[in-house]
Amino acid sequence: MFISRQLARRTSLRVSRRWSHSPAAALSGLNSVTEEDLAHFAKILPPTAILSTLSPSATPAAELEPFNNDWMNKYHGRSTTVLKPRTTQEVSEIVKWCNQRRIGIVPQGGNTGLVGGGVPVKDELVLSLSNMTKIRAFDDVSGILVADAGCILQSLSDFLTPHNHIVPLDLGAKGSCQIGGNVSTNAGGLRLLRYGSLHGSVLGLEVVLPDGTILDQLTSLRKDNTGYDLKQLFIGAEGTLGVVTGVSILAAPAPQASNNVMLALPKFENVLPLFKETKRQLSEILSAFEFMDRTVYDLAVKHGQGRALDPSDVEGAECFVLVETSGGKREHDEEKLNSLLESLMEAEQPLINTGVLATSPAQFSALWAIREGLTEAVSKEGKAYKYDISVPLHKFKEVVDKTKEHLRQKDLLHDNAVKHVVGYGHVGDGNLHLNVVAAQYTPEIEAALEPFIYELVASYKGSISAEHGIGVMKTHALQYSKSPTSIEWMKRIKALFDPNGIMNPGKVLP
Ligand code: FAD
Ligand code: 2HG
Ligand code: ZN
Repeated sequence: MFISRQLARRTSLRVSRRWSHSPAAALSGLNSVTEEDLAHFAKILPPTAILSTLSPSATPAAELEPFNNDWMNKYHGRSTTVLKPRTTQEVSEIVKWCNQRRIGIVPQGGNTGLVGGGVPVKDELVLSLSNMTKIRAFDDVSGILVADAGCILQSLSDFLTPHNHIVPLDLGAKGSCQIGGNVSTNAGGLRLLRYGSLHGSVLGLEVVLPDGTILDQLTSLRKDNTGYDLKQLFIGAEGTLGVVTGVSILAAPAPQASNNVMLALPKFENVLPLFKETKRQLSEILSAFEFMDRTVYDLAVKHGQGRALDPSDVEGAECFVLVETSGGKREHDEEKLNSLLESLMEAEQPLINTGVLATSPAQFSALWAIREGLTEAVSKEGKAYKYDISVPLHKFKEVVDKTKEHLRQKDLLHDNAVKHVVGYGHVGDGNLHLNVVAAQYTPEIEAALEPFIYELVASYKGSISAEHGIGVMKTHALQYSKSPTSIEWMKRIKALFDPNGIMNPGKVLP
C-alpha cells in the first residue's frame, strides 16, 4: 500500500514536470534578426518583399500583426521581420544565411493553422510563401499537378476546373490556406474519406533544407520505389525539417455529378448504424460523411453560416450528418441516394427524422456552407479551445458529455467561463473536433481542460491530433500519442536535418 502510494506520487510528479515544458526553451541558442541581417536580405530580395520594423525598412508594426498572430488570435509572436521570397533560389539563400547566423525561421503559408505552428514563439524570422504562386505544370492525362508551395488551395481548384480535375483535398479554409501549408500540416479535410490522405496523393516535393540545400524530389511519376521515400518526412512536419517550395500532387478526375443531403438524427447512437448503412448502399459514390451536434448547428445558424433548415426539419434532432455523393452519372447517383433516403425513412425504427436533399447547385452549396462555416461560427461565439482528436466513433458523444460534466464540476460551465462544449467532424475518418467555446482564454479553463482531455483520449487509445498537428499547442502532450522511442527517433531526425535548431523552433517536439 505504502509502496504504491509512493509510486503514484512519483508518476504524477513526472507528468507534471513534463507538462510545464516551455516552447521558448527551444530558442535559447538562437539570435534575433539585426540591421546587418536586413542589409544582407536586401541583396537577395526587392524592398517590397521585406517587411521589417528594423532600419532601413521601418515597416509600421501594425503591418506585421497578421504574421505575428494566428487565425484564432490565440498565439502571438513578436517577429520584427517578414520575408516574402518569389523563388526557390531566394528561399535557399535566406535559409542558408539564417543557418549561418543561427536565426530561427517560421515558414508561413496562409496562417490558417489551428495549433499555433505558423506564428513565431518569440521573434523568429517569418518566411512567408505568399509570393510563390506559380502553377508549374499540369498533365491532363495523368492528372499530375506541379505548383509552387504558396498557391492558395482555392486557386488550384479554380485552375483545375476547366481541365475537369479537382484537388484531392478540400477544407473550409481553402480561400486562404496554401498547398505548402496543407502538405506541411498533412491536412485532412472534408473528403479524405474519398480521396485519402496527402501521404498518398502527394507524389513529390521540393524542399529547402535548413542549411539552404535544395532537395528536389519533384517527381511526376506515379510509381517510384527507389529506396527511402524522403518526401513523406516533410508531409506533416509543420515546417520543422525544411521549407516546402514546390508540390507535385495527383489531381482527381472531377465528378460528373455531385449531390448532398443533410440528415437530422433523433439521437447520436444512430450515427454509427447510419454510417454503415450509407456506406453499404452508396458504396463507391460516397464522398463525405460529416457530423455536427445540435449545439454547433445552432451556432452556425445564429452566426449566419449557410441557410438555416426549415424548423420542421430540425425539430427533435440531437445531431446532423451531411452526406455527399460524387459519381460519374447523375441518374444513377440520384437513384442510389433516393433509395437510401426512402429506406431510411420507411424503416420500422428509422435512424433519421428527416433528410433535406439539395435539388440545385445553390442548395448544394448552402448545405456545405453550414458545415464549412462551423469553425467561423464557433469563433464568432467566443474563444475556442480546439481539440482535434481521433477516438472510436461510438465515443464521440461520450467525449463531449464527459468534458461538459468535468467543467460543470469545476463550476466553469456558464456564460462567463465556458459557454458551450460542441462536437463536429469527419465521422468517416474517426476524427472528432471537440470545441470548448469560452468567453475568454484563461489559465483556469486551460488547466481544467489539460491534461484532462488528453488523458481521456489516451484512455480510448486515440490520437491527440487527427489532422491539425502539434504546433506549439501540444508539444508537451505528444507523449499521449507517441511512445518514448518514437519521440526519441523524431528528435534524432530533427537533429540530423536541422542540427542548429533554426527551423520552426518550439514546434512539434517537446
Ligand atoms: P499555416 O497556418 O501558415 O502553417 C501551418 C504549419 O505549416 C505551420 O507549422 C507552418 O510553419 C507550416 N508551413 C506552412 N507553409 C509551409 C511551407 N511551405 N513549408 C514548410 N512549412 C510550412 N485543417 C484540416 O486538416 N482539415 C480541415 O478540414 C480544416 N479546416 C479548417 C477550416 C478553417 C475555417 C480553418 C481556419 C482552418 C482549418 N484547418 C483544417 C486548419 C488549417 O487550415 C490547415 O492546417 C491548413 O493546411 C494550413 O495551411 P496554411 O497554408 O494556412 O498553413
Ligand atoms: C473542420 O473540420 C476543421 O472544419 C476545423 O478541421 C475544425 O474548427 C475546428 O475545430
Ligand atoms: Zn477537420
